[in-house]
Amino acid sequence: MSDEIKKNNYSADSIQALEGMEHVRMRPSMYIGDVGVRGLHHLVYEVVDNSIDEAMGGHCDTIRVDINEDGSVTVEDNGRGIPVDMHKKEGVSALEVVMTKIGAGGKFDKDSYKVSGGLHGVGVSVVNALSKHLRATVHRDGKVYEQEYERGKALYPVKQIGETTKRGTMVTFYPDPVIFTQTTDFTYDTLSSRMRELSFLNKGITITFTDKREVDKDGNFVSEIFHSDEGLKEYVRYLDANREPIISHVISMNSEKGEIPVEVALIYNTSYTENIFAYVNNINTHEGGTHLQGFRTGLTRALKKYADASGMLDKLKFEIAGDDFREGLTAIISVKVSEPQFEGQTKTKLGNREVVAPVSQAVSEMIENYLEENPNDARIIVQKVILAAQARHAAKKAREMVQRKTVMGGGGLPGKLSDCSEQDPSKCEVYLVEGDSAGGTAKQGRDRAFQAILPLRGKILNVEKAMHHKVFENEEIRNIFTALGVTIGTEEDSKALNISKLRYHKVIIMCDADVDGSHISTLILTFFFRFMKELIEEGHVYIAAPPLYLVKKGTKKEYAWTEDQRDQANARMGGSAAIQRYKGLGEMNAEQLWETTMNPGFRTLRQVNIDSLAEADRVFSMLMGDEVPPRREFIEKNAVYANIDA
Ligand code: 0RA
Repeated sequence: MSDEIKKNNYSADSIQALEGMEHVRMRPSMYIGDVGVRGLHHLVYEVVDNSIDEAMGGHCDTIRVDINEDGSVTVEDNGRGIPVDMHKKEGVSALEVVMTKIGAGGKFDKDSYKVSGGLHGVGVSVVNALSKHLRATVHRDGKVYEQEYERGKALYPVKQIGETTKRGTMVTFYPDPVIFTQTTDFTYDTLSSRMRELSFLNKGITITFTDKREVDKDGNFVSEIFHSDEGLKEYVRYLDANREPIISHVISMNSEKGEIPVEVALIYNTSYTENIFAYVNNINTHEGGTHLQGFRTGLTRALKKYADASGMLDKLKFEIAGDDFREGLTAIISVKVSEPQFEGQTKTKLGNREVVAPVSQAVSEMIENYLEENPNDARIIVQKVILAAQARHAAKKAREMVQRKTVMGGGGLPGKLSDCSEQDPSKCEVYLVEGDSAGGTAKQGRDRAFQAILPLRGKILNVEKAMHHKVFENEEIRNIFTALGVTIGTEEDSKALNISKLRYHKVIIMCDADVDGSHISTLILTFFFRFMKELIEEGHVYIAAPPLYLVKKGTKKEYAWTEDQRDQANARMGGSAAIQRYKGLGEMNAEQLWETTMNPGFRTLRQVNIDSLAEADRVFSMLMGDEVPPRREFIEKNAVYANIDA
């Protein structure tokens, strides 16, 4: 080690602390992922996680989360309160250490089981560093203490400001607009989904969530109370509310094998989709990992053993594959790991090998018990597995046809695709356009150098209701696969997606701005969500936003996307402009379509991103499933893309 480095290591802790906070402000993405919408919401999760920890330790049962009138957020719990006594080493109050020192989070409570913590497990000091103002209030030992900070620096030493009979910690913070340049506005639905998820994952806690920025027609704030007594069992029922179960109970268990707490709940439904949500320390691990591997192994082992013994497979001419055991399965796995290793592109893949065995053992025991006690359900599940295996064989044939076209066909692009001339996929975009006539207009209006057009006929197949082989036999869907250069399915995994040869980095859905159009975009999105999720996850999917109005007077013309814009444009023209309401893309000519919706210099594209996978799944199953009443209610109440933050 060089002298220079030694000297640096020797520098005073307080200076390091300051440097730590400055480092957070200099490189915020290293701590919270990004400084966009996602990172902003991460601040709230980080603060709430601390209170969840306190609750998991058995010290509190209620957490209040408010978006305040002024846009700040308050998180309050009824826990022990962060200690305020003098921290011997630092020479300041423990509260100040927790709030201003990076990585100080759990230091005082080594023995407590600290497993929560945000995706990056960074602690509340990071939130403090990234807030233009933060106030921490502690109720403890009959007294109220307070300290405030600006961009992570304490404004004064912790002071006593009163007396109390309560206990707990309250933090109010204002995200710093210097850091969050895109927006500092919290989205109700995003926070609400996360609070609901947390309440299912941590049963017994009550989380109240209130948005004080607006009142409803009765003068009340929008507010929700989340509380789950049954945890994951209830979560599964919630996710499958719009699907039809085929067995009589949610199968669930709760164990602490090998010191790794494992909780699992699952049910089978009539659908053909596999929906498994795996959590580690309350974090949704979309990329899966060892806990998911353990789950799959345990499930397959127990079901296979039962099916073999039952004799129901005797007449089957082919092997059952892993996938077949998971068709129509909705499951949640939640494990707590004290030193999680996160891997993968988005650091949401659990790497700890020691997790596999305890999960697989616990899961196969759970399934074996259930099958033994519920022989009727056992037969129903095995029948479903056999059907899935048969359908997989049919799907394989259909899929191979798609692949032959894609891989070997050379010039085998769909006839309806008007391709662009550019060869570099990162510069290319493809518009998926509703209907042949709008497709024609788009083809005339586009810049053919980098924009391709694929018209889709009418309503594309509802993949939520179709068996897989029907999906691969569908012409529109095959056209999408071949046009995009995406293939699906390998020998080992029938759903493995290969997007390495993706021909366009922007895939833009362009539909009419009406109810039918939004239905069609939902169908297309559902297809992407179920069959090309990585495309969404990697940010390749967009929705075009055609204008709703043309406001025109003499030679002046303006387009409007909202009624407000329309009225303002009209006002600018003296209030007597002619207003045309576009009922569909078809009413625009090629030039208008280009200048409003396709010209990269002017258009606004909404990037589709998956906020919470579980919530997105529920919304899709509701919008696309059989149960009509909830769907109608939802569409009447919300925009179509509520939880797909498009
Ligand atoms: C360390 C020690 C103790 C409490 C906490 C941390 C604590 C932190 C947070 C963050 C949000 N809410 C919280 N509640 C408690 C207390 C140790 C003791 O009293 O013995």
